[in-house]
Amino acid sequence: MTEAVTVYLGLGSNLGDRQENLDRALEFLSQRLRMGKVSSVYDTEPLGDSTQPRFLNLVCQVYTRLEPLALLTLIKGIESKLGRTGKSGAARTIDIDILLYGDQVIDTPKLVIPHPKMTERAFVLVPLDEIAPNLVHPVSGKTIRELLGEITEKQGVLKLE
Ligand code: PH2
Ligand code: MG
Ligand code: MG
Repeated sequence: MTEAVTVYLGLGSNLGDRQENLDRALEFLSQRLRMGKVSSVYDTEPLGDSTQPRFLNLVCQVYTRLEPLALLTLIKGIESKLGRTGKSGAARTIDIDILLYGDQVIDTPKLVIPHPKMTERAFVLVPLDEIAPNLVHPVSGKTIRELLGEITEKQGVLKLE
């Protein structure tokens, strides 16, 4: 039997009860995956489209034997159970992104891993640094701590106490 792979997921919500959406997403994930560390929740400025409401973001570590595309299918199912609509770029009840899948590098039309924007996003790197500062990003060869150090702007990421 193949070994479980350590995967990092990024969760974000900026529509409806954001904390409830994150909690429910974690609950659905835990029904199908072995959960590892979960970061604190961060209230974050929307990146890309500044007219959008603020997000709550967190990252979590999971262990799974699912192949990347099967994991993506599971995630899409959870997103739709939580009322995510098809409109890309719109405010969303929940967005679950595969950030890292072990040290695999995948570049296909359906899935790109590592997540191509993770190295420039404080709302990903700040929570990831909390749970895995020494993790090495397989494309840049840099640790999460190093990547976070390269971000000059704070990008409005506030830890919720
Ligand atoms: N997700 C995006 C675009 N912009 N900004 C924040 N703060 N948090 C997100 O999760 C986020 C975003 C696309 O998925
Ligand atoms: Mg996303
Ligand atoms: Mg997504």
